[in-house]
Amino acid sequence: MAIERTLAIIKPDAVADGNVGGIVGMIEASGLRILGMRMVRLTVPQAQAFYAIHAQRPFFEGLVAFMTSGPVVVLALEGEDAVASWRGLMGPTDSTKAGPDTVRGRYGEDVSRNAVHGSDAVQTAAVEIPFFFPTCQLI
Ligand code: IDP
Ligand code: MG
Repeated sequence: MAIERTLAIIKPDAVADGNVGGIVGMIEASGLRILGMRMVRLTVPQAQAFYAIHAQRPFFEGLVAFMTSGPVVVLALEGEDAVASWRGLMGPTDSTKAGPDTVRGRYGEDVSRNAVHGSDAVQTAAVEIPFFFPTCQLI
């Protein structure tokens, strides 16, 4: 077990549906500490850059359109095994397969409109957190 940091994004579907408070509440109840949090509207180039690893996937264009369709809330989180802990709380990518105690099970719709993002590894988080939070802004 180690103290890690991870990036969470509350996606446009969840923001539009008024689920920011519910999701932030689940994060806090889980024991993860919020280091930084703000609302942003991604541009198309920013969303393409953030999801560059998926550039060749058939869903890439739809993913970029979705992620730029409205404001998102970005959070830098810290805690014991924060990467796996947040991924566990999120639930699987496909919301229809996510359990009722997960964020995606509670607030997601399907495999694309799935309410939240989470870094998939410590090394990924180390790139994704500075994408939104300059290190000097974090507590
Ligand atoms: P993750 O968000 O659980 O890490 P990834 O495979 O990294 O899942 O995919 C990134 C995002 O791309 C997903 O959260 C979802 O919004 C979208 N996505 C992934 N797979 C599909 C798909 O098969 N169809 C449509 N959208 C998808
Ligand atoms: Mg991913």
